[in-house]
Amino acid sequence: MDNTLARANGRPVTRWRPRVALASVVVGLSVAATTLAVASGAAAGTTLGASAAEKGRYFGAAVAANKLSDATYVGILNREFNSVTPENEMKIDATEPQQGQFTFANADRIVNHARANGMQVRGHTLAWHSQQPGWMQNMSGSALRQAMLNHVTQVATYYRGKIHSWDVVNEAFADGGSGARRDSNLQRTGNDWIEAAFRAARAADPGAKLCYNDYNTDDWSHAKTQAVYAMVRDFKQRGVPIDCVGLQSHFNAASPVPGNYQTTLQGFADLGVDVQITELDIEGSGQPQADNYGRVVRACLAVARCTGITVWGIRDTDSWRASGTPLLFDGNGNKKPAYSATLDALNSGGTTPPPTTAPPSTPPPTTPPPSGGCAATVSLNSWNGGFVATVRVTAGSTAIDGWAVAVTLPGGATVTNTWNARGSGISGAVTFRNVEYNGRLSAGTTTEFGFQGTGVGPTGTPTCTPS
Ligand code: G2I
Repeated sequence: MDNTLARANGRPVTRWRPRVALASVVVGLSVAATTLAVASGAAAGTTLGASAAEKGRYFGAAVAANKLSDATYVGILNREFNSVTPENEMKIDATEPQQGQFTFANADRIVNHARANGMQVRGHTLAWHSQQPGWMQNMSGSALRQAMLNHVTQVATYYRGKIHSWDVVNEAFADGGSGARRDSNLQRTGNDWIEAAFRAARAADPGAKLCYNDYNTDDWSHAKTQAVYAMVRDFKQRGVPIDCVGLQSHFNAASPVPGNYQTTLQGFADLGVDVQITELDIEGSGQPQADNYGRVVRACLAVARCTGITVWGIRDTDSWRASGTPLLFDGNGNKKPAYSATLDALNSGGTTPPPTTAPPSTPPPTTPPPSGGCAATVSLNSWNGGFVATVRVTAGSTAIDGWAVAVTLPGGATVTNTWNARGSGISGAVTFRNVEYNGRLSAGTTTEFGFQGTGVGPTGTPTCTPS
Protein backbone atom coordinates (compact mmCIF):
# COMPACT_ATOMS: atom_id res chain seq x y z
CA MET A 1 0.00 0.00 0.00
CA ASP A 2 2.95 2.30 0.69
CA ASN A 3 4.12 1.81 -2.89
CA THR A 4 0.74 2.85 -4.19
CA LEU A 5 0.84 5.95 -2.02
CA ALA A 6 4.33 6.77 -3.18
CA ARG A 7 3.24 6.58 -6.81
CA ALA A 8 0.15 8.66 -6.25
CA ASN A 9 2.12 11.25 -4.32
CA GLY A 10 4.90 11.55 -6.75
CA ARG A 11 7.21 11.58 -3.76
CA PRO A 12 8.51 8.98 -1.34
CA VAL A 13 6.27 8.04 1.51
CA THR A 14 7.75 7.45 4.93
CA ARG A 15 6.60 4.20 6.42
CA TRP A 16 4.59 4.71 9.57
CA ARG A 17 6.47 4.67 12.84
CA PRO A 18 5.20 5.51 16.29
CA ARG A 19 6.00 8.87 17.77
CA VAL A 20 8.99 8.59 20.06
CA ALA A 21 10.17 11.26 22.42
CA LEU A 22 13.90 11.23 21.80
CA ALA A 23 14.80 14.15 24.00
CA SER A 24 13.30 16.40 26.57
CA VAL A 25 14.66 19.57 28.03
CA VAL A 26 13.45 21.07 31.23
CA VAL A 27 14.53 24.36 32.66
CA GLY A 28 13.22 26.69 35.25
CA LEU A 29 10.11 25.67 37.08
CA SER A 30 7.83 22.88 36.11
CA VAL A 31 4.89 23.07 38.47
CA ALA A 32 2.82 19.98 39.08
CA ALA A 33 -0.66 20.12 37.61
CA THR A 34 -2.25 19.93 41.03
CA THR A 35 -0.31 22.96 42.22
CA LEU A 36 -1.41 24.92 39.18
CA ALA A 37 -5.00 23.99 39.75
CA VAL A 38 -4.84 25.68 43.11
CA ALA A 39 -2.85 28.65 41.90
CA SER A 40 -4.98 29.37 38.85
CA GLY A 41 -8.02 30.64 40.70
CA ALA A 42 -7.03 34.26 40.25
CA ALA A 43 -6.98 34.10 36.45
CA ALA A 44 -9.66 36.17 34.73
CA GLY A 45 -9.36 36.38 30.96
CA THR A 46 -11.58 38.84 29.14
CA THR A 47 -12.06 36.79 25.99
CA LEU A 48 -12.80 33.12 25.43
CA GLY A 49 -9.40 32.40 23.90
CA ALA A 50 -7.43 34.30 26.53
CA SER A 51 -9.30 32.69 29.36
CA ALA A 52 -8.91 29.20 27.91
CA ALA A 53 -5.21 29.86 27.29
CA GLU A 54 -4.79 30.72 30.97
CA LYS A 55 -6.01 27.19 31.65
CA GLY A 56 -3.63 25.72 29.07
CA ARG A 57 -6.48 25.11 26.64
CA TYR A 58 -7.78 26.50 23.36
CA PHE A 59 -11.21 27.89 22.54
CA GLY A 60 -12.12 27.60 18.88
CA ALA A 61 -14.88 28.12 16.36
CA ALA A 62 -15.91 26.49 13.13
CA VAL A 63 -15.24 28.99 10.36
CA ALA A 64 -16.60 29.29 6.83
CA ALA A 65 -14.22 30.70 4.22
CA ASN A 66 -16.95 32.75 2.54
CA LYS A 67 -17.55 34.68 5.76
CA LEU A 68 -13.97 35.91 6.07
CA SER A 69 -15.05 39.06 4.21
CA ASP A 70 -17.72 39.80 6.86
CA ALA A 71 -16.17 42.41 9.17
CA THR A 72 -18.44 41.64 12.14
CA TYR A 73 -17.71 37.92 11.84
CA VAL A 74 -13.96 38.40 11.53
CA GLY A 75 -13.95 40.92 14.35
CA ILE A 76 -15.46 38.41 16.75
CA LEU A 77 -13.27 35.59 15.43
CA ASN A 78 -10.04 37.52 15.93
CA ARG A 79 -11.04 38.88 19.31
CA GLU A 80 -12.40 35.76 20.95
CA PHE A 81 -10.94 32.59 19.45
CA ASN A 82 -7.50 31.00 19.31
CA SER A 83 -8.38 27.94 17.24
CA VAL A 84 -10.39 27.41 14.08
CA THR A 85 -11.94 24.43 12.33
CA PRO A 86 -12.89 24.81 8.66
CA GLU A 87 -16.61 24.01 8.73
CA ASN A 88 -16.74 22.40 5.27
CA GLU A 89 -13.61 23.39 3.37
CA MET A 90 -11.40 20.41 4.28
CA LYS A 91 -14.04 17.76 3.68
CA ILE A 92 -13.44 15.19 0.97
CA ASP A 93 -15.84 16.72 -1.55
CA ALA A 94 -14.16 20.10 -1.08
CA THR A 95 -10.53 18.98 -1.30
CA GLU A 96 -10.72 16.22 -3.94
CA PRO A 97 -13.74 17.02 -6.12
CA GLN A 98 -12.35 14.90 -8.95
CA GLN A 99 -10.23 11.89 -8.19
CA GLY A 100 -6.60 12.90 -7.98
CA GLN A 101 -7.37 16.63 -8.40
CA PHE A 102 -6.98 18.47 -5.15
CA THR A 103 -8.29 21.95 -4.41
CA PHE A 104 -7.20 23.72 -1.28
CA ALA A 105 -7.99 27.36 -2.04
CA ASN A 106 -10.89 27.78 0.39
CA ALA A 107 -9.27 25.74 3.14
CA ASP A 108 -6.08 27.74 2.63
CA ARG A 109 -7.97 30.99 3.18
CA ILE A 110 -8.96 29.76 6.63
CA VAL A 111 -5.55 28.27 7.46
CA ASN A 112 -3.77 31.45 6.35
CA HIS A 113 -6.12 33.61 8.39
CA ALA A 114 -5.53 31.43 11.43
CA ARG A 115 -1.74 31.46 11.07
CA ALA A 116 -1.65 35.21 10.52
CA ASN A 117 -3.56 35.65 13.77
CA GLY A 118 -1.78 33.11 15.94
CA MET A 119 -4.63 30.61 15.96
CA GLN A 120 -4.37 26.82 15.87
CA VAL A 121 -6.18 24.84 13.17
CA ARG A 122 -8.22 21.68 13.66
CA GLY A 123 -8.43 19.73 10.42
CA HIS A 124 -11.88 18.33 9.64
CA THR A 125 -12.07 15.68 8.24
CA LEU A 126 -9.98 13.14 6.30
CA ALA A 127 -12.22 10.06 6.10
CA TRP A 128 -16.01 10.14 6.40
CA HIS A 129 -18.99 8.33 4.93
CA SER A 130 -20.65 11.70 4.22
CA GLN A 131 -19.71 14.65 2.01
CA GLN A 132 -17.93 12.30 -0.35
CA PRO A 133 -17.51 13.52 -3.92
CA GLY A 134 -19.52 11.61 -6.51
CA TRP A 135 -16.54 9.64 -7.76
CA MET A 136 -15.87 8.28 -4.28
CA GLN A 137 -19.51 7.48 -3.55
CA ASN A 138 -19.43 5.18 -6.55
CA MET A 139 -16.34 3.27 -5.43
CA SER A 140 -15.98 0.13 -3.36
CA GLY A 141 -13.54 -2.53 -2.28
CA SER A 142 -9.78 -2.20 -2.60
CA ALA A 143 -10.06 0.65 -5.11
CA LEU A 144 -11.99 2.70 -2.54
CA ARG A 145 -9.58 1.72 0.24
CA GLN A 146 -6.64 2.92 -1.83
CA ALA A 147 -8.45 6.09 -2.86
CA MET A 148 -9.28 6.83 0.78
CA LEU A 149 -5.70 6.27 1.91
CA ASN A 150 -4.40 8.39 -0.93
CA HIS A 151 -6.79 11.16 0.08
CA VAL A 152 -5.65 11.00 3.71
CA THR A 153 -2.02 11.03 2.63
CA GLN A 154 -2.33 13.85 0.11
CA VAL A 155 -4.34 16.20 2.31
CA ALA A 156 -2.40 15.56 5.52
CA THR A 157 0.87 15.94 3.62
CA TYR A 158 -0.25 19.21 2.02
CA TYR A 159 -1.04 20.64 5.46
CA ARG A 160 1.86 18.95 7.25
CA GLY A 161 3.07 21.15 10.08
CA LYS A 162 0.04 23.45 9.99
CA ILE A 163 -2.60 21.36 11.74
CA HIS A 164 -2.82 21.04 15.52
CA SER A 165 -5.29 18.14 15.41
CA TRP A 166 -6.88 16.17 12.59
CA ASP A 167 -10.29 14.57 12.72
CA VAL A 168 -8.87 11.59 10.86
CA VAL A 169 -12.10 9.59 10.88
CA ASN A 170 -15.53 11.07 11.47
CA GLU A 171 -18.79 9.42 12.57
CA ALA A 172 -17.93 5.79 11.90
CA PHE A 173 -20.32 4.28 14.46
CA ALA A 174 -24.04 3.61 14.15
CA ASP A 175 -26.66 5.35 16.25
CA GLY A 176 -28.92 3.38 18.56
CA GLY A 177 -28.14 0.53 20.87
CA SER A 178 -26.19 -1.82 18.61
CA GLY A 179 -22.71 -0.52 19.32
CA ALA A 180 -21.92 -1.50 15.75
CA ARG A 181 -19.99 0.30 13.09
CA ARG A 182 -22.06 2.42 10.74
CA ASP A 183 -22.62 0.75 7.41
CA SER A 184 -20.91 2.70 4.63
CA ASN A 185 -18.85 2.13 1.53
CA LEU A 186 -15.74 2.72 3.65
CA GLN A 187 -16.82 0.22 6.31
CA ARG A 188 -17.45 -2.36 3.60
CA THR A 189 -13.77 -2.13 2.57
CA GLY A 190 -12.97 -3.95 5.83
CA ASN A 191 -13.18 -3.28 9.55
CA ASP A 192 -9.56 -2.11 9.62
CA TRP A 193 -10.29 0.95 7.47
CA ILE A 194 -10.19 3.25 10.50
CA GLU A 195 -6.78 2.16 11.75
CA ALA A 196 -5.44 2.21 8.19
CA ALA A 197 -6.55 5.84 7.93
CA PHE A 198 -4.84 6.72 11.23
CA ARG A 199 -1.58 5.09 10.13
CA ALA A 200 -1.62 6.96 6.84
CA ALA A 201 -2.29 10.24 8.66
CA ARG A 202 0.59 9.68 11.09
CA ALA A 203 2.98 8.95 8.24
CA ALA A 204 1.89 12.10 6.41
CA ASP A 205 1.99 14.51 9.38
CA PRO A 206 3.76 13.11 12.44
CA GLY A 207 3.33 16.39 14.32
CA ALA A 208 -0.46 16.53 14.22
CA LYS A 209 -2.62 15.03 16.93
CA LEU A 210 -4.86 12.39 15.39
CA CYS A 211 -8.47 12.29 16.60
CA TYR A 212 -11.48 10.06 16.18
CA ASN A 213 -14.55 12.36 16.09
CA ASP A 214 -18.23 11.50 16.56
CA TYR A 215 -21.63 12.70 17.83
CA ASN A 216 -24.01 11.09 20.32
CA THR A 217 -20.98 9.94 22.25
CA ASP A 218 -21.53 12.30 25.19
CA ASP A 219 -23.54 10.00 27.46
CA TRP A 220 -21.32 7.45 29.13
CA SER A 221 -24.15 4.91 29.33
CA HIS A 222 -24.95 4.91 25.61
CA ALA A 223 -23.90 1.93 23.53
CA LYS A 224 -22.35 4.18 20.89
CA THR A 225 -20.14 5.87 23.48
CA GLN A 226 -18.99 2.53 24.81
CA ALA A 227 -18.35 1.21 21.31
CA VAL A 228 -16.06 4.16 20.52
CA TYR A 229 -14.40 3.70 23.91
CA ALA A 230 -13.71 0.03 23.13
CA MET A 231 -12.21 0.93 19.76
CA VAL A 232 -9.90 3.58 21.25
CA ARG A 233 -8.83 1.21 24.02
CA ASP A 234 -8.07 -1.45 21.43
CA PHE A 235 -6.09 1.05 19.33
CA LYS A 236 -4.03 2.11 22.34
CA GLN A 237 -3.37 -1.52 23.27
CA ARG A 238 -2.25 -2.44 19.76
CA GLY A 239 -0.24 0.70 19.08
CA VAL A 240 -2.52 2.15 16.41
CA PRO A 241 -1.57 5.86 16.36
CA ILE A 242 -4.41 7.80 18.00
CA ASP A 243 -3.96 10.85 20.22
CA CYS A 244 -7.42 12.24 20.85
CA VAL A 245 -11.15 11.68 20.86
CA GLY A 246 -13.45 14.41 19.61
CA LEU A 247 -16.90 14.70 21.13
CA GLN A 248 -18.98 16.80 18.76
CA SER A 249 -21.50 17.66 21.49
CA HIS A 250 -24.45 18.96 19.49
CA PHE A 251 -27.13 19.40 22.14
CA ASN A 252 -30.84 20.24 22.04
CA ALA A 253 -34.04 19.21 23.85
CA ALA A 254 -33.99 15.78 22.25
CA SER A 255 -30.31 15.32 23.03
CA PRO A 256 -29.55 17.30 26.20
CA VAL A 257 -26.23 17.66 27.99
CA PRO A 258 -26.08 14.34 29.86
CA GLY A 259 -25.70 14.29 33.61
CA ASN A 260 -22.64 12.06 33.24
CA TYR A 261 -20.89 14.24 30.64
CA GLN A 262 -17.79 14.78 32.80
CA THR A 263 -17.64 11.04 33.43
CA THR A 264 -17.52 10.52 29.67
CA LEU A 265 -14.73 13.05 29.17
CA GLN A 266 -12.75 11.46 32.01
CA GLY A 267 -13.46 7.96 30.77
CA PHE A 268 -11.90 8.64 27.38
CA ALA A 269 -9.04 10.61 28.93
CA ASP A 270 -8.23 7.66 31.17
CA LEU A 271 -7.35 5.68 28.04
CA GLY A 272 -4.37 8.00 27.58
CA VAL A 273 -5.78 10.22 24.86
CA ASP A 274 -6.68 13.90 24.85
CA VAL A 275 -10.36 14.76 24.72
CA GLN A 276 -11.55 17.69 22.63
CA ILE A 277 -15.07 19.09 22.47
CA THR A 278 -15.12 19.64 18.74
CA GLU A 279 -18.48 20.98 17.52
CA LEU A 280 -20.27 22.36 20.55
CA ASP A 281 -23.67 23.97 20.11
CA ILE A 282 -26.64 23.94 22.47
CA GLU A 283 -30.08 24.95 21.25
CA GLY A 284 -32.09 27.29 23.47
CA SER A 285 -31.93 30.82 24.79
CA GLY A 286 -31.52 32.87 27.92
CA GLN A 287 -30.48 31.45 31.26
CA PRO A 288 -31.26 27.77 30.57
CA GLN A 289 -28.97 27.81 27.55
CA ALA A 290 -26.36 29.75 29.50
CA ASP A 291 -26.49 27.19 32.31
CA ASN A 292 -25.92 24.36 29.86
CA TYR A 293 -22.90 26.05 28.32
CA GLY A 294 -21.51 26.61 31.80
CA ARG A 295 -21.92 22.93 32.62
CA VAL A 296 -20.11 21.80 29.50
CA VAL A 297 -17.20 24.18 30.04
CA ARG A 298 -16.86 23.26 33.72
CA ALA A 299 -16.85 19.56 32.82
CA CYS A 300 -13.99 20.12 30.37
CA LEU A 301 -11.99 22.18 32.85
CA ALA A 302 -12.42 19.47 35.48
CA VAL A 303 -10.73 16.90 33.23
CA ALA A 304 -7.02 17.52 32.83
CA ARG A 305 -6.85 15.97 29.36
CA CYS A 306 -9.85 17.88 28.02
CA THR A 307 -7.59 20.23 26.10
CA GLY A 308 -9.95 22.47 24.16
CA ILE A 309 -13.45 23.41 23.09
CA THR A 310 -14.68 24.40 19.64
CA VAL A 311 -18.12 25.89 19.07
CA TRP A 312 -19.72 25.04 15.73
CA GLY A 313 -20.03 28.57 14.38
CA ILE A 314 -19.84 32.11 15.70
CA ARG A 315 -23.27 33.83 15.50
CA ASP A 316 -26.60 32.03 15.72
CA THR A 317 -27.16 32.92 12.09
CA ASP A 318 -23.96 31.12 11.12
CA SER A 319 -25.15 27.83 12.62
CA TRP A 320 -26.22 24.72 10.70
CA ARG A 321 -29.11 24.80 13.20
CA ALA A 322 -29.76 28.55 13.00
CA SER A 323 -33.40 28.31 14.06
CA GLY A 324 -32.31 26.74 17.34
CA THR A 325 -30.09 29.78 18.16
CA PRO A 326 -27.45 27.44 19.60
CA LEU A 327 -24.34 29.64 19.69
CA LEU A 328 -22.69 32.31 21.86
CA PHE A 329 -23.38 35.41 19.74
CA ASP A 330 -26.71 36.57 18.31
CA GLY A 331 -27.24 37.37 14.67
CA ASN A 332 -25.95 40.90 15.21
CA GLY A 333 -22.78 39.66 16.82
CA ASN A 334 -23.82 40.61 20.35
CA LYS A 335 -22.74 38.45 23.27
CA LYS A 336 -25.55 36.27 24.62
CA PRO A 337 -26.02 35.10 28.22
CA ALA A 338 -24.48 31.84 27.00
CA TYR A 339 -21.30 33.78 26.19
CA SER A 340 -21.07 35.23 29.69
CA ALA A 341 -21.70 31.84 31.27
CA THR A 342 -18.98 30.31 29.10
CA LEU A 343 -16.46 33.00 29.97
CA ASP A 344 -17.34 32.85 33.66
CA ALA A 345 -16.90 29.08 33.65
CA LEU A 346 -13.54 29.38 31.86
CA ASN A 347 -12.41 31.89 34.46
CA SER A 348 -13.34 29.77 37.44
CA GLY A 349 -11.54 26.70 38.67
CA GLY A 350 -10.41 23.82 36.58
CA THR A 351 -7.26 21.81 36.17
CA THR A 352 -4.34 22.48 33.90
CA PRO A 353 -3.79 19.79 31.29
CA PRO A 354 -0.59 17.79 31.64
CA PRO A 355 2.07 18.03 28.96
CA THR A 356 0.70 16.04 26.07
CA THR A 357 4.09 14.89 24.86
CA ALA A 358 6.19 12.36 26.74
CA PRO A 359 7.11 13.47 30.26
CA PRO A 360 10.46 15.19 30.57
CA SER A 361 13.37 12.91 31.31
CA THR A 362 15.15 15.47 33.49
CA PRO A 363 13.58 16.00 36.90
CA PRO A 364 12.29 19.56 37.16
CA PRO A 365 14.04 21.92 39.54
CA THR A 366 12.01 22.71 42.60
CA THR A 367 12.86 26.39 42.94
CA PRO A 368 10.04 28.63 41.75
CA PRO A 369 10.60 31.39 39.21
CA PRO A 370 11.51 34.75 40.75
CA SER A 371 8.87 37.24 41.77
CA GLY A 372 7.85 39.12 38.65
CA GLY A 373 9.66 36.52 36.55
CA CYS A 374 8.70 33.50 34.52
CA ALA A 375 10.05 30.09 33.61
CA ALA A 376 9.80 27.85 30.56
CA THR A 377 9.61 24.09 30.22
CA VAL A 378 10.20 22.47 26.83
CA SER A 379 9.09 18.97 25.84
CA LEU A 380 10.27 17.56 22.56
CA ASN A 381 8.50 15.04 20.42
CA SER A 382 11.06 14.04 17.83
CA TRP A 383 11.24 11.79 14.84
CA ASN A 384 13.85 11.21 12.16
CA GLY A 385 14.18 14.60 10.49
CA GLY A 386 11.76 16.65 12.54
CA PHE A 387 10.33 17.61 15.88
CA VAL A 388 7.50 19.33 17.70
CA ALA A 389 8.46 21.41 20.73
CA THR A 390 5.78 22.14 23.32
CA VAL A 391 6.72 25.00 25.62
CA ARG A 392 4.99 25.77 28.89
CA VAL A 393 5.44 29.26 30.29
CA THR A 394 4.77 29.76 33.99
CA ALA A 395 4.58 33.09 35.81
CA GLY A 396 6.32 33.50 39.14
CA SER A 397 4.75 34.81 42.31
CA THR A 398 3.47 38.00 40.66
CA ALA A 399 1.48 38.53 37.48
CA ILE A 400 3.22 39.33 34.20
CA ASP A 401 1.83 41.14 31.15
CA GLY A 402 3.94 39.42 28.52
CA TRP A 403 6.82 37.00 28.04
CA ALA A 404 9.65 36.12 25.72
CA VAL A 405 11.22 32.67 25.59
CA ALA A 406 14.63 32.35 23.96
CA VAL A 407 15.78 29.01 22.57
CA THR A 408 18.76 27.95 20.51
CA LEU A 409 18.29 25.58 17.63
CA PRO A 410 21.17 23.34 16.54
CA GLY A 411 22.71 23.89 13.11
CA GLY A 412 20.47 22.73 10.27
CA ALA A 413 17.26 22.95 12.31
CA THR A 414 14.52 25.18 10.92
CA VAL A 415 11.21 26.24 12.44
CA THR A 416 8.39 25.53 9.98
CA ASN A 417 5.34 26.37 12.07
CA THR A 418 4.60 28.16 15.33
CA TRP A 419 1.35 28.32 17.30
CA ASN A 420 0.28 30.53 20.20
CA ALA A 421 3.46 32.64 19.88
CA ARG A 422 5.48 34.62 17.36
CA GLY A 423 9.10 33.69 16.68
CA SER A 424 11.84 36.19 15.81
CA GLY A 425 13.38 33.89 13.21
CA ILE A 426 13.49 30.28 12.05
CA SER A 427 17.02 29.12 12.86
CA GLY A 428 19.81 29.63 15.38
CA ALA A 429 18.82 31.80 18.35
CA VAL A 430 15.05 32.32 18.20
CA THR A 431 12.93 34.31 20.63
CA PHE A 432 9.26 33.44 20.91
CA ARG A 433 6.97 36.17 22.23
CA ASN A 434 3.38 35.90 23.39
CA VAL A 435 0.49 36.77 21.08
CA GLU A 436 -2.32 39.08 22.22
CA TYR A 437 -4.36 36.57 24.12
CA ASN A 438 -1.73 34.69 26.13
CA GLY A 439 0.70 37.33 27.36
CA ARG A 440 -1.01 38.10 30.61
CA LEU A 441 -0.40 35.43 33.24
CA SER A 442 -1.46 35.83 36.81
CA ALA A 443 0.80 34.54 39.54
CA GLY A 444 1.64 30.86 39.23
CA THR A 445 -0.44 30.29 36.11
CA THR A 446 0.76 28.77 32.91
CA THR A 447 0.23 28.89 29.16
CA GLU A 448 1.49 26.76 26.33
CA PHE A 449 2.88 27.46 22.87
CA GLY A 450 4.61 25.27 20.38
CA PHE A 451 6.63 25.06 17.24
CA GLN A 452 7.42 22.42 14.69
CA GLY A 453 10.64 22.14 12.80
CA THR A 454 12.87 20.13 10.56
CA GLY A 455 16.15 18.77 11.85
CA VAL A 456 16.89 18.35 15.55
CA GLY A 457 14.96 20.29 18.20
CA PRO A 458 16.44 22.68 20.76
CA THR A 459 18.79 21.06 23.25
CA GLY A 460 20.10 24.12 25.08
CA THR A 461 18.61 26.06 27.95
CA PRO A 462 15.61 28.27 27.13
CA THR A 463 15.23 31.43 29.15
CA CYS A 464 11.96 33.15 29.96
CA THR A 465 11.88 36.93 30.35
CA PRO A 466 8.80 38.92 31.33
CA SER A 467 8.05 41.80 28.99
O1 G2I B 1 -24.10 18.56 10.66
C1 G2I B 1 -23.38 19.23 11.63
C2 G2I B 1 -21.97 18.71 11.74
C3 G2I B 1 -21.98 17.29 12.27
N1 G2I B 1 -20.62 16.77 12.42
C4 G2I B 1 -19.78 16.87 11.26
C5 G2I B 1 -19.77 18.28 10.68
O2 G2I B 1 -19.02 18.31 9.50
C6 G2I B 1 -21.18 18.75 10.43
O3 G2I B 1 -21.09 20.08 9.88
C7 G2I B 1 -22.06 20.41 8.92
C8 G2I B 1 -21.85 21.84 8.49
O4 G2I B 1 -22.05 22.69 9.60
C9 G2I B 1 -22.85 22.21 7.40
O5 G2I B 1 -22.54 23.50 6.87
O6 G2I B 1 -21.92 19.55 7.82
C10 G2I B 1 -22.91 19.78 6.83
C11 G2I B 1 -22.74 18.75 5.72
O7 G2I B 1 -22.60 17.49 6.20
C12 G2I B 1 -22.79 21.18 6.28
O8 G2I B 1 -23.88 21.43 5.41
C13 G2I B 1 -23.54 21.63 4.09
C14 G2I B 1 -24.79 21.53 3.26
O9 G2I B 1 -25.36 20.25 3.46
C15 G2I B 1 -24.47 21.70 1.85
O10 G2I B 1 -25.63 21.70 1.09
C16 G2I B 1 -23.67 22.98 1.63
O11 G2I B 1 -23.23 23.07 0.30
O12 G2I B 1 -22.92 22.88 3.88
C17 G2I B 1 -22.47 23.01 2.58
C18 G2I B 1 -21.64 24.28 2.46
O13 G2I B 1 -22.38 25.38 2.87
